[in-house]
Amino acid sequence: MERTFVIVKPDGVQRGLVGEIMARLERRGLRLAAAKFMAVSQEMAETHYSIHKGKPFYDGLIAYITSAPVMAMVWEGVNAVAAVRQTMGATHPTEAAPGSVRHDFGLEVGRNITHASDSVENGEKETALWFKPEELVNWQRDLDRWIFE
Ligand code: IDP
Ligand code: MG
Repeated sequence: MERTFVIVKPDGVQRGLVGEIMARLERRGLRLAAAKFMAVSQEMAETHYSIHKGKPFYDGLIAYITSAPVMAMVWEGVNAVAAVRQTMGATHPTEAAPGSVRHDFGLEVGRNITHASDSVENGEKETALWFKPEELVNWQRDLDRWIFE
């Protein structure tokens, strides 16, 4: 089953949106595989966002993601990567589709509430960075046959 890595970023946690965001993913039919409420170390932040190193917003991004705890999660399902990116919406909240998390709760790209992996390969890489293998739960949900064809 395809897996994707998701973060409710510090602004989402501070604003009390963890439950709302998890509820949207559950309701969509995605299945939770791992979750961890945690502080983000400087080292973790720099590894996770290494592709953005050197960009003008990089220092602000590292400060943002380490500024308060986050909820780190792995969600799985058919087309999980694309489905979660769609539920979160475009990077810039003012370009995010109505009904998406970033549209419904955000105004600025530097406070856009969530992270979600942008490819299956990055989903696997990011899951391995943030979670130990034994933290991933393999389980069957009784509803699965009504959601996955
Ligand atoms: P994504 O989170 O939608 O995948 P990326 O382009 O990978 O977007 O950028 C990572 C994160 O960096 C964004 O979610 C956002 O928090 C931040 N970011 C991206 N572009 C800007 C910018 O122009 N100004 C400030 N922050 C930005
Ligand atoms: Mg990205």
